[in-house]
Amino acid sequence: MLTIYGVYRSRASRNIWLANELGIPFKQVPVIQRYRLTEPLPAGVVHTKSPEFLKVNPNGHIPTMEDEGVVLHESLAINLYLAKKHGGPLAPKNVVEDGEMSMWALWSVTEVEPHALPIAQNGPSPATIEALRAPFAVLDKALVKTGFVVGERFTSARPNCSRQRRASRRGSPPATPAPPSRRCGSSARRNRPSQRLTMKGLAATS
Ligand SMILES: N[C@@H](CCC(=O)N[C@@H](CS)C(=O)NCC(=O)O)C(=O)O
Repeated sequence: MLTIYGVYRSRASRNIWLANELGIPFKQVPVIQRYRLTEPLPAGVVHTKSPEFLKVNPNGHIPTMEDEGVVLHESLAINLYLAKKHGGPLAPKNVVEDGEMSMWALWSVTEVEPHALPIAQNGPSPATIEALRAPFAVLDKALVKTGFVVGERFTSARPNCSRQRRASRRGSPPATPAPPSRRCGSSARRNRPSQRLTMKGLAATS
């Protein structure tokens, strides 16, 4: 069975969301970020720098997944792998969509994350909010065409873009650029049963 290492309040939520979308059974091992714990560490809690977890992911980060002997790190790569392995509408249907899904995953990491992360960690600043306007304008332009990131349907590209916007909007909704298309915005996300499941887990464990 698929095992996802990581707590909901982390990039593991992307993978939990996708696994729920795919309808595949999985086990979640709630490895927590070391920096969220204070001394003395609670007994029995496995964190990102615990020796037993470092054996699974020597980078000391969540998420990681284990699937029939395959071990992968990096939340976006995990989602691309799971979508392709299980197929169906979430997966790329051809090499063009495959390229587009890879593009949006890398876009998340290179164009958005460097600005979204400081906002998630320290709150918004005028400079970081300003820096996000350009990449979000690119995403919004893509969404306006069909309402979807790739293809004319919900795909694995959606969870791979999602956390970025959520992190960057935290604490500063009025100042953060809003998407012109509500269809792929937070309301569409909340309306997906699998995402509601993920959010329920998040609320229960945060
Ligand atoms: N690029 C990686 C980033 C992994 C990462 O930084 N994860 C954070 C949680 S969202 C973490 O494990 N932090 C704990 C630590 O640094 O000890 C991914 O997308 O999976």
